[in-house]
Amino acid sequence: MSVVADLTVLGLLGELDDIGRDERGGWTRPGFGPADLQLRAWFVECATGIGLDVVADRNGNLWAWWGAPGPDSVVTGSHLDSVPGGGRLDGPLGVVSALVAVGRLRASGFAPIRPLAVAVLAEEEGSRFGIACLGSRLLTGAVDPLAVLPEGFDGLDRDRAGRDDATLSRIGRFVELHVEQGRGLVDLDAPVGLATGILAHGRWRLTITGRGDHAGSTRMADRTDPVVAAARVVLAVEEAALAVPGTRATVGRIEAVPGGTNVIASRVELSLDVRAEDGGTVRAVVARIAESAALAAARNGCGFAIEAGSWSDEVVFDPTLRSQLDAALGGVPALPTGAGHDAGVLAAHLPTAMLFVRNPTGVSHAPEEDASEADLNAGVDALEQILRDLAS
Ligand code: HGY
Ligand code: MN
Ligand code: MN
Repeated sequence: MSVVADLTVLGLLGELDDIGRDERGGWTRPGFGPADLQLRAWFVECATGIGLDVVADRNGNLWAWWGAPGPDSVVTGSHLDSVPGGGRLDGPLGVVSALVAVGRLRASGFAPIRPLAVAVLAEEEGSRFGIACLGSRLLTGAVDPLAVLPEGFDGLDRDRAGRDDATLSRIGRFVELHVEQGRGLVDLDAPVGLATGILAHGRWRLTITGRGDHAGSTRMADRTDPVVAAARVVLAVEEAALAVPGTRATVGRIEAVPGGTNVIASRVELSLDVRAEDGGTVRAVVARIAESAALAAARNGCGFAIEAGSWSDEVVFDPTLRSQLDAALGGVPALPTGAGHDAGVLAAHLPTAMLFVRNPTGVSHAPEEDASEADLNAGVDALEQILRDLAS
């Protein structure tokens, strides 16, 4: 593990490529799973290798400090976990770029006047327990650990997890570098940009209940088939989102229970992810979806239920911090994002900013997520400049 020797973004990313690689050519690294634990161990070794002191908080987040942790610090970082079949950059790029930028500052003899830290926030994708940004939400007290973490979960101590003011008070400002999830910087023809804000975002679970039966002996007229109802519900989701410009609604997961070829399902579970400019719009769209889904289910004699999951209000990043970073970078584009981030959770508690790196495909949460070597280097150069400016 020649982490210190090859301190470049591509070099460090290359060290992670084989961890959590899946058969579709993407990366599947659920929070606290084997791949995520391997990545976290790699992070501790790499951060220690560049002279940082790594501590873990009681919510599964890692903090690699340069200087004694203090309230006036500058913290940068992101997450290491991924969605199922995700790309190699969403999360790890922010962590790797932070390590390279801090490693370069240390090697240059730079003497920060305030503490610096590189952070790894836990289970950002919410692939494990359905709550996005779990580590930062536990840290800020936004979620109750006993409501989210299952009995016997060994990745965290449920009884010790939860709001951690001591850790939170040590974060002065937080800057997260992230691959852009969209083509805004492509259209602006710029390698990096600053985030203005994040769409409001909610997650729900839809359940359609029917009557399980035999695929061969049950006449069509006698069926209460929740899968047919689910097909109508998915179309209703698309229709409700198209009716409100800028809204995004996604059914990413559909599970027919019990799931037999020759079995009429008794139940279908669907995930629902809805995002829009503001929370009120999201809730209005979801209300419309619930209404049309209940009708669709009733049409097939099925029952319908909707259960709320995680919720994030729209985020506006700290304008003062953003303009300070913009000045440090000599003027870069500013653009919104539809993707949620830990920086969005922390924004309610302290000045936060996000630095985006151009993604030529615009694709994310899929193996095609990409960034050119030149843009990766432009990103880490910009982050190094930002850290130098904020810690001087
Ligand atoms: O879902 C999101 O927006 C983020 O990638 N967790
Ligand atoms: Mn993501
Ligand atoms: Mn991410």
